[in-house]
Amino acid sequence: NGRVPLIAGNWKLNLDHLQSIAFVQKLAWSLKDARLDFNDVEVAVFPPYTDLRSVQTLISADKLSLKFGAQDLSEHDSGAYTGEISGQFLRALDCSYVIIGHSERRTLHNETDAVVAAKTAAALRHGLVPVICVGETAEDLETHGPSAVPVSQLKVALATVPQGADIVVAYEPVWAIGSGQAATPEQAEQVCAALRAVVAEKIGQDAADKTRVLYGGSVKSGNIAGFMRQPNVDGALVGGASLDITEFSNIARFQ
Ligand code: G2H
Repeated sequence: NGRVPLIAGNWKLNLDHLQSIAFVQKLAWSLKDARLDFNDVEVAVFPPYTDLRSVQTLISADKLSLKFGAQDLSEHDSGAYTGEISGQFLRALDCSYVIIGHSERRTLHNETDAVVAAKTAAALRHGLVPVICVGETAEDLETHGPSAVPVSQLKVALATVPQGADIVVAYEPVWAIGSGQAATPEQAEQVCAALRAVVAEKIGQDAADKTRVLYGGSVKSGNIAGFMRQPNVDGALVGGASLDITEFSNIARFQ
């Protein structure tokens, strides 16, 4: 299908500052040892904001093929928004990506679909590729079935996105996040296919053909291969297992 898979490591608030810099270096060595071909897979890390500068410095000094991004951004570009970080700051640090609407932001920081839409627009204004996260709770799944909630979340997020925009979508069922209980590859495929159809409807078939739709939620080396065999799953957003170099580099090799 021509889409280069993306394996994204969402560190959340886990590694401490010193660990995170050493981690990127060791990860690069490990991927090199494993002879990972970056034409076949893109690998990105998402450290906390304050480590983005160090990660950028390391990656550019050593000419590493790793990509990186932030875990969130402000919907605003500038102004009286104490504590916020806008897209222009992330772009200035060479971030390629920014995660938007992770379920932890939605539940712990009350991010609504409208906020996710505003943040998606903000990312695109600044040349960042938004990794738009959607997913249903166990209760949603029971009440509405597998695709309804993620589909409606994505429709709102893409409402004002221009045709053909460069985006990534991540399907992260809330019941699978950090729970050790991942979706089955078939479940992931069903929802990822429905999400790709939303991308086609909202921003065009060309965009849908090139958009990477990721699965996230308790991904590890033991289950990545099953997800990667699905035609509509183009990679993974990995939390817990992205904190272990061997594990994450195995995931990047789909094994
Ligand atoms: C889902 C995922 C990463 P984990 O949040 O975004 O985390 O792999 O720990 O379930």
